[in-house]
Amino acid sequence: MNRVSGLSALELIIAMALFAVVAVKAVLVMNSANEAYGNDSAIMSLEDQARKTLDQISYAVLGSDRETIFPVPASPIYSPYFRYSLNLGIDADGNIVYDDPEEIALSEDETQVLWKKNPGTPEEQRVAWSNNVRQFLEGELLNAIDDNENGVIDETGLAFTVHKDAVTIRLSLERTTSDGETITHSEEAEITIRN
Ligand SMILES: [Ca+2]
Ligand SMILES: [Ca+2]
Repeated sequence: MNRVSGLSALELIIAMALFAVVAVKAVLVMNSANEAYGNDSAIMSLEDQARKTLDQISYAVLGSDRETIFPVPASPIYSPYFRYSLNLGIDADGNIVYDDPEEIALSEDETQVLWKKNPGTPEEQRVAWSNNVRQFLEGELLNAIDDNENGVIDETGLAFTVHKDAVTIRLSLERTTSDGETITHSEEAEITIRN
């Protein structure tokens, strides 16, 4: 009787131990699934943010007047900002009417894309279009070499180049996820100015 109950107790302990192992495994599987989901959603949201920001910049560049854009850097030189005015049409005397100057630039700490109206004046308005801007474009290092082989040297996470009537916009976003992984996403567009 004692032997039987002793065995039963042992069986119970083994059963509990097995259950504990299975339960721990189940928790581990759930945790890694959550982490994978967390990383996937962080990557998707960064991609989404990069695309939306590139679209906003592209529309602004598309509407800009060729005569007003500044600066006009050609590869391998780039600009981290783009200043322009929208062409509103022609007045009664036949002169082109421009809207107030606008600028797309990095914030002072170089982590945000800012849109500004009347930049550098007391009337300046600014809107942040994106956070998480990478210090340099993906694959680029500060070393006077074109590391990522895109024809531009040491370009920042937001970089503009101009060739004739085409403006190339490059953007890299980067952030660290909750589990410490660094994720990066880059977008590029070439916009031909119509004016
Ligand atoms: Ca480069
Ligand atoms: Ca470099």
